[in-house]
Amino acid sequence: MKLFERAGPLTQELRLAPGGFGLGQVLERERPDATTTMTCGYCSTGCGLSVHLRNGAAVGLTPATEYPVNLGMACPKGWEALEVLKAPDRAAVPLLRNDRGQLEPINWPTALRVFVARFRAIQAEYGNDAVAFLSTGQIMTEEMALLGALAKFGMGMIHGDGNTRQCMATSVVAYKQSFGFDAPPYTYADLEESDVLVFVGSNLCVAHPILWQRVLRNPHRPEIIVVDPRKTETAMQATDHFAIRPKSDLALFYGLARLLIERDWIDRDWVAAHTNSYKEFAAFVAPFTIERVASDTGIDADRIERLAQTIHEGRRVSFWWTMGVNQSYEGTRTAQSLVNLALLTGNIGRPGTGANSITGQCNAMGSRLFSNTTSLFGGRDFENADDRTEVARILEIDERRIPDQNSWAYPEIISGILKGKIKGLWVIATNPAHSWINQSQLGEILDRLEFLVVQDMYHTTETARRADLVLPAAAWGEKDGTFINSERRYGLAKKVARAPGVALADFSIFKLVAEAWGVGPMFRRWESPAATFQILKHLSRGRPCDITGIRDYQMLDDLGGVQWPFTAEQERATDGGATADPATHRRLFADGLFYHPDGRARFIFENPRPMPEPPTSAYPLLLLTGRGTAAQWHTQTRTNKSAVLRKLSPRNPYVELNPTDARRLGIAQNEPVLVESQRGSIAARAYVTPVVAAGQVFIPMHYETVNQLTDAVFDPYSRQPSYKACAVRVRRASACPP
Ligand SMILES: Nc1nc2c(c(=O)[nH]1)N[C@H]1C(S)=C(S)[C@@H](COP(=O)(O)OP(=O)(O)OC[C@H]3O[C@@H](n4cnc5c(=O)[nH]c(N)nc54)[C@H](O)[C@@H]3O)O[C@H]1N2
Ligand SMILES: Nc1nc2c(c(=O)[nH]1)N[C@H]1C(S)=C(S)[C@@H](COP(=O)(O)OP(=O)(O)OC[C@H]3O[C@@H](n4cnc5c(=O)[nH]c(N)nc54)[C@H](O)[C@@H]3O)O[C@H]1N2
Ligand code: SF4
Ligand SMILES: [Mo]
Repeated sequence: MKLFERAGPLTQELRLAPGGFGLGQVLERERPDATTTMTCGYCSTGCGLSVHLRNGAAVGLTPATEYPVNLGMACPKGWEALEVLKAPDRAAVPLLRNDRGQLEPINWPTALRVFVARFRAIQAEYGNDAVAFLSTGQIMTEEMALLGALAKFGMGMIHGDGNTRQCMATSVVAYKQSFGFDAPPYTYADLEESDVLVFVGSNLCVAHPILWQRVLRNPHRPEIIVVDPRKTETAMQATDHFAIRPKSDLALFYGLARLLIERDWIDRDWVAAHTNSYKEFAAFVAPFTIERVASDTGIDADRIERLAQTIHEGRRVSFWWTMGVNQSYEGTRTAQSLVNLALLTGNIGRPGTGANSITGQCNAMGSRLFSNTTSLFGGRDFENADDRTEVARILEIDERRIPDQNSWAYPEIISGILKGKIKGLWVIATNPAHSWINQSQLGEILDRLEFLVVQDMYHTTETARRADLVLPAAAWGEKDGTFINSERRYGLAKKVARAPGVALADFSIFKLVAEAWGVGPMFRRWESPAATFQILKHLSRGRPCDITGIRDYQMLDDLGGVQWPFTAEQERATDGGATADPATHRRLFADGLFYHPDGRARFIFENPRPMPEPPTSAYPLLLLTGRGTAAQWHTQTRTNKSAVLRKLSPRNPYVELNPTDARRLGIAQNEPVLVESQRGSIAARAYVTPVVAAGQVFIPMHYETVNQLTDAVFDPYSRQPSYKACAVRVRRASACPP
């Protein structure tokens, strides 16, 4: 079979990827045996990894000692990052489902012809909005931007969302409403500069191990407070652990606000100068008496008082949260209840302070600014005519190509498929057939699609196995571009290895699709990732995320990444960044000015709501889900390809069960059990441990079956799935009829 057919402009694009030279290889050509530093492609910490090259190819890596994020450290995933590129199930050629229902290799020109013909036919029959895309926080910023522009301005789609909905949507909405822009305010140095750190629903030791190392470098003997129903690895190392009842966070933080206000432990001047709606907030929290909060959270009243006192006595208090907050039916208000505490006590804008959402995926922050999904490029609004005009001018496109309505969020796209409104779906770098909530429904829903395209680095993912067309993608290490980490730092990833077969960088695939769709000329300026980065700079100008001061990739390389904002004026003032300390100097809100038109932050609050599916007599246990080990990444398509990482984590699904519950149920350590919810039943081994409280169980999200159990419930503002609370029962497998 001829994989590369001569096909006019396509061949030029094809040269872009497998054989072409990337940044790492260019460097190597100039300096044989070079080492080049690049950002890790797993988590949002964004560690720098030094990749060692021989003859234009990576031969190994070590954590970068000079990079301001990780200071010479990396977790096992980072160390093993090159290994997982070599797996035999890499998607190396396009695959098309044939008449017998099997995926069969085809060449790129055929793949592109089928892609265009099928999606165009669906659009002709049902309308442009009958085709949608689901993308990701795990490809380069330049790739996300090109996809967002191509799908919406080129192909006429209206609906497109990403796996960041599963993850960060709550923080996005919380920040937008409270601060006026989606802007995590901190730098990692704050982890070392706080004297009180409060971690809420965040298992840093497992999920962000290098950030935990930064905490350990804190010289101020800090109080480390962990609020998590489980006694996690992080809780075990904390100075104090509040094992609250799941989803009682709102009550706790409103109760703390009440105590701080009542004792006049707040920064009245700062609140008066920089916030709105304080009076209403103070009145709102009045009923959250300590007795009520103690009864809602299961935490003793005197411990709650002591916590308020610790926050009061801290000179530099920082509040950090992750999925225990975001993945909840009331996640947005919970995140804002932490923002409110930082505002009340004036703990924002100074070193060691902040209301700090820790991101998840390597480039979730890139997708928040530039994926063109639910917000228009640069955190703009599709429904705002001025925003559309500005973007059209910068991109030199006809303004009418920009949709004047917002995209459906991920759950609406899924229900759109169910209702027959969405008939074609393009899935890029995400694995919803494992990770989306309530899989007992999702399988049937995906079956309703007339055409499913999956673009992935492996052809064996749960979602790729269902696809009609698989497009083989190059991975981290096989392409160039930027990621934005949790502290808003742009970091560079580089091509240091060849992609297998005819797999192409996502960027090149999008360029080919543009040509095949007939909108190639619209993307002439988007010639390469580096050229696209210049377009992103224009899109950022004058926005809170302004990066007009970052000259080019070389500057990112020289400085060890650069945090946004970095304006042209800042660039001049710091002599091209040379006199700035890249590790610390871009903390937000030092001037107390927020992004709302009046410059003030807002207190936002709402009464807690009942848990949608509380335990009952039939399903008496509450299921929590989340990360299992530092060696497992999400749906494990990557991490299960490394022998080292496989050794560091349990192969098969297990359920953490408290010893009291195990005794009551007659379940022994490591015994096979069934875990059942109203939606499904899965097999697991019992891991009897006091880490999980009585009445609760925990299953890591890394096992394919876990979302058979979860309940499709969402936060009303962010539309983020509530992955961390549904009712289940656990039984001995041997006691169940076959
Ligand atoms: N090793 C590894 N690291 C990762 C990832 C990975 O898959 N593997 N994924 C990355 C991504 S995308 C993300 S989003 C982050 C996630 O990072 P984390 O959010 O830290 O990880 P989770 O385990 O999902 O959830 C954190 C904690 O929330 C707790 N929790 C559950 N319900 C509640 C509640 O009601 N209140 C409170 N206060 N806590 C609750 C759980 O017990 C759990 O310990 O990790 C990133 N890092
Ligand atoms: N029950 C439960 N479910 C959860 C969670 C939970 O806590 N509990 N957490 C949720 C969260 S926070 C998240 S972020 C999601 C993650 O859910 P997913 O995004 O579905 O998980 P990943 O395994 O990261 O999937 C990424 C896919 O992209 C592919 N890939 C990697 N690099 C590239 C690339 O460069 N190009 C292309 N084209 N493909 C690539 C990988 O092979 C993989 O198939 O899961 C969510 N699901
Ligand atoms: S902590 Fe995150 S960014 Fe750092 S090496 Fe591990 S996975 Fe990569
Ligand atoms: Mo995530």
